[in-house]
Amino acid sequence: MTAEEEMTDRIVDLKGVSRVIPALDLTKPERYWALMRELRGLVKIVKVSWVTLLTIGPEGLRKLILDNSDVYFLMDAKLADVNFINGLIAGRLREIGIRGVIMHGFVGSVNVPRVEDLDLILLASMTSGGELYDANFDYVIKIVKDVNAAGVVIGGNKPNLIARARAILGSGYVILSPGIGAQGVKPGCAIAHGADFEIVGRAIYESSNPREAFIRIEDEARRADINRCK
Ligand code: BMP
Repeated sequence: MTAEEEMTDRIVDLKGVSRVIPALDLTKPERYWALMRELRGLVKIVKVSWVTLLTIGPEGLRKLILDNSDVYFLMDAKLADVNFINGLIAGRLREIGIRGVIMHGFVGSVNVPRVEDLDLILLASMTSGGELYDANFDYVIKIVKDVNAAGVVIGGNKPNLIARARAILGSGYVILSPGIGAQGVKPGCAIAHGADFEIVGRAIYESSNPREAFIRIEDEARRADINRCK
């Protein structure tokens, strides 16, 4: 790998470089390597999850990361424990090679750990069933800066909340939006409202040609146009 190709440590540095984050919620171990092979050279960030960890285990995940050393691996851990335990789990994930961890924001600033060399991203609003979440939305956005988080996750189907978070956070933080494709949000529409990245699971990994699906969605995300999103 050349110096130019060397991966950044921080997700904020990938703003604008790449807009689509494939979510790898795959239940067959070999599909992780097959999908990463298909996306080679295109994908900059992937989101893995408990499904990943339960399918390939921590050693499998370590190997997947080593085999794809030019990709930023984000673990959607949705942590919601006390600070000490959140810190232990995030620290273990960092040792495996994970660069960023998603945790719940509602647990409050007191439970957000500081882990060296790791981005923490707070879930601020869910794509579904998040009424209680949205009641505390402003609180979660407010603590992002206090706890030195890298940014937030906000459902792509909540354009007003995305725009609100962007206005409060400014450009130094990342906004990641799931719900694109299989859950009904059009590619580019979360970005048109202020998100930096669109998280896409099934619309890529269930496609008969994941590479083409990624290219098409990345292209639509790049041409984000608010008029197409009404
Ligand atoms: P899909 O594109 O297949 O619907 O997958 C969406 C991904 O985003 C899943 O990994 C899911 O856990 C995640 N997600 C979501 O769908 N809504 C949320 O509010 C938060 C999420 O992390």
